[in-house]
Amino acid sequence: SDYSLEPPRHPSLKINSKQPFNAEPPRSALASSYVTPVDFFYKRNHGPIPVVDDIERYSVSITGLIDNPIELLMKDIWKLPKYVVTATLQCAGNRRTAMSNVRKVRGVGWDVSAIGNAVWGGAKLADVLELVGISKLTRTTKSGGKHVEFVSIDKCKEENGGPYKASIPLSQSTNPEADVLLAYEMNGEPLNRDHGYPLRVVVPGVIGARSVKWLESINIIAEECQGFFMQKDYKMFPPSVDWDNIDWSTRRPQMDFPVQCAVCSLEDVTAIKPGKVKVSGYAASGGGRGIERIDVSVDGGKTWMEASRHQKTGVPYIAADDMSSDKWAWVLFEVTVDVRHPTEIVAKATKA
Ligand code: MTE
Ligand code: MO
Repeated sequence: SDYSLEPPRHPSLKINSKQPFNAEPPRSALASSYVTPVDFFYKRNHGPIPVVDDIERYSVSITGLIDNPIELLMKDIWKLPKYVVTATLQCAGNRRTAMSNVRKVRGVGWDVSAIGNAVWGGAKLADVLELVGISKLTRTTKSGGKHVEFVSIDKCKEENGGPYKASIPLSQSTNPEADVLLAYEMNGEPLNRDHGYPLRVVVPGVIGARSVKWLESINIIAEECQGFFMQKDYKMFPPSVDWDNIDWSTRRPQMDFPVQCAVCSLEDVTAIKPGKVKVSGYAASGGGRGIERIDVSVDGGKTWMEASRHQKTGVPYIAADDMSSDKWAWVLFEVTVDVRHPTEIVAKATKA
């Protein structure tokens, strides 16, 4: 594989793996802005970054269990109504390094920053599927299609040199309210190469692994995608299961991510002087459920203080209220605490 054409990256990113390139921003930078700047957005790859230089000829095919397969050029996708959705993308491996402190886990290590919040611009997948005769809110096509598979142009070793791929249910894909996008913009700019130029899927509220970058084809299929990242990775098992007795078929692929909460204003190892300390960070819940409450403890979890929550500055956050909150986006929190003795500071979020 060829890593000689990788794009430039911001020097402050913490590199967890060079080839493929996997990197995250320092946690203090992460929670300082509601919308994560593209440079500081975590980068999660499984192979070299593809080079797409002929945008006029780049196309996405839609095939599988449909009557009339088609090829869409970028200009066809640009013509569809454009939606702008603020959504948090989180890798299922976020905080894996801390998990390994309890028991060693496999995979690239991540601190708390394999997550970011961006403003994605693009066409709705539900509108794109209408172009092949699949109407809104369809759950099964006439020919038995129940899942929508996204296949990339990149190549990764987990797929034996084949492309990265994943699928989501057809019911989610045809539901305009699920806001699944074929995105060509991130934070108001064309996607950059690291994040999927020229076109990627964004599945709000779902682990990042399903938001396939460098999209090449969309296949309507009967069973969920059988690719590595759906069947042999990103599943959750109890502690009794180990690498020598794992039976992957006993669990469903992870989709909506669970509620998450992390302190970003203090590193794990930071020693602080006694007195008033500002504690801030992020919380996120999958499936668009929102965050009902965030509590911070300065006595290792014995007593708790509620933190204030916000998304956009100056707008009070109310969970699951489409008028005042971005349902697919993280919630930032802040509270000032009084620290007297050596202690452990903990934050927890409750999903709505
Ligand atoms: N899409 C392709 N084609 N190749 C990949 O390696 N990684 C996935 C997903 N889409 C990946 C992909 C994973 S595991 C995550 S968490 C997100 O992309 C990361 O997106 P980002 O790099 O834009 O942050
Ligand atoms: Mo991921």
